[in-house]
Amino acid sequence: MENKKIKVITYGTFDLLHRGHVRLLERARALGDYLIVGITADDYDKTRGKFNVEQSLMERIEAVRSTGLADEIIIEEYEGQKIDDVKRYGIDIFTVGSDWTGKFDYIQEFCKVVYLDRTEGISSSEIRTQKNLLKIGLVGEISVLDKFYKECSFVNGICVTAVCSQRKSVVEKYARKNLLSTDDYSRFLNEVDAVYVVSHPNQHYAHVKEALSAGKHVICESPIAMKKEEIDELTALAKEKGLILFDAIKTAYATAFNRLCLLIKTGIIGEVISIDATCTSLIDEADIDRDTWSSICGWGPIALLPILQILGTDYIKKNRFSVYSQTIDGFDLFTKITLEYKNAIASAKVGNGVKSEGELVISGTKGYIYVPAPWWKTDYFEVRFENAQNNKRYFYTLDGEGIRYEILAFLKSIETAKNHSYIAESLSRAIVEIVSDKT
Ligand code: C2G
Repeated sequence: MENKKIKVITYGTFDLLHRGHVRLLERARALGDYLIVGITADDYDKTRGKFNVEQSLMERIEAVRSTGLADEIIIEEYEGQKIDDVKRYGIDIFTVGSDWTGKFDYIQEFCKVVYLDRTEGISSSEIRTQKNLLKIGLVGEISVLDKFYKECSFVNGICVTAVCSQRKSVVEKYARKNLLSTDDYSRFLNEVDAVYVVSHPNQHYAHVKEALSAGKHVICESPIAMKKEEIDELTALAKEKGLILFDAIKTAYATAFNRLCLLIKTGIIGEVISIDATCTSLIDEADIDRDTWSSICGWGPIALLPILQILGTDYIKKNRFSVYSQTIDGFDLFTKITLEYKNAIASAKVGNGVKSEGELVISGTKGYIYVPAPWWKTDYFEVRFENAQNNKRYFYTLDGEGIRYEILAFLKSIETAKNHSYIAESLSRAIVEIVSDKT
């Protein structure tokens, strides 16, 4: 009787394939006669917190195939698939590097488990970081700056080297970290390759223009400017200098939001006739100061995002209603904007001084999509129909409200000298046009 082939299986992302991976595959293969390599799908990597992956699944498959060490390559797509595979392929030995020691003991119920020593001194994340360490500076006064700072620590290849703020408490807070913390913007620009602008919208134009003029890439919290001619000037300046000007709206990078927009394009709810987006966060009027962003600036870009992404920027008519603060000139406590299109209508309700249900409802001729509050950082939405039995729920992982994915897209834009922003220039411009027009 012919000796049974000893079948071995191992799994990995195998991003930027390096000698550590190859050594693992060589030793895995030496454990038996036939080696199956499971390569992780992009979405599966995201669900297990690996979102820095640089290469596509196909590139990673090709790299492993080119080693000639795998007799068969499969895709790992979900938690628990390893058990299915061990049974499906009649595996004798499951193996993985020693950084996973103990994590896969549960597979011993189905086959032998071997942990192979990990090769020290090399990893995909180190390769990514050495490749292109981008020095970024953060300018602004509000707490979003702290969130962005924290999110940078999750992204390989970027390092915060400076903070600039007119708020003393911010300068003092970051002075305790090993970076330049100052209120001097010119000095700040000398320390960085790129700038994250989250200063007050009234200062965006000046901060972005000075950064681009100094040859720095820019990622700017929307709205990028407060006048159409200003964003046009900045866009042209970035192009002229071969720099990236990147509009930051973190919701655009939330996987659930992205998949929702793709689903709508498939026609799942028919023709979209109406979109209603509401974003509010109640703050005490007494707490509003010169650094506080007004409702339309703070929430407007987010609430307008689904409307402009799905219905486009060529609306026919715009109507705006605002309630203004009695104490801070020009500060809207609540604003409702309606945009009329040829065959659709949309409303964006935003408020720092009003509390409402922060939901997103996209109404179509076959059904509607419902995203519960806070929809702008959702990991979940429902597609609902007349017959509720056909309703579908979609869940996705969302880390850091989407900011780390936004940073990754900014980094990739700089690396490839091509804007990988999920927000088209026309959308950025439309946001400036709507936010800045008080009528
Ligand atoms: N590896 C290694 N030495 C390194 C780097 C990685 O031996 N310097 C091994 C890992 O232990 C793993 C394989 O190479 O067995 C692939 O590594 P990654 O691509 O980082 O994959 P990983 O995220 O470890 O996924 O479910 C997925 C797998 O369990 C492993």
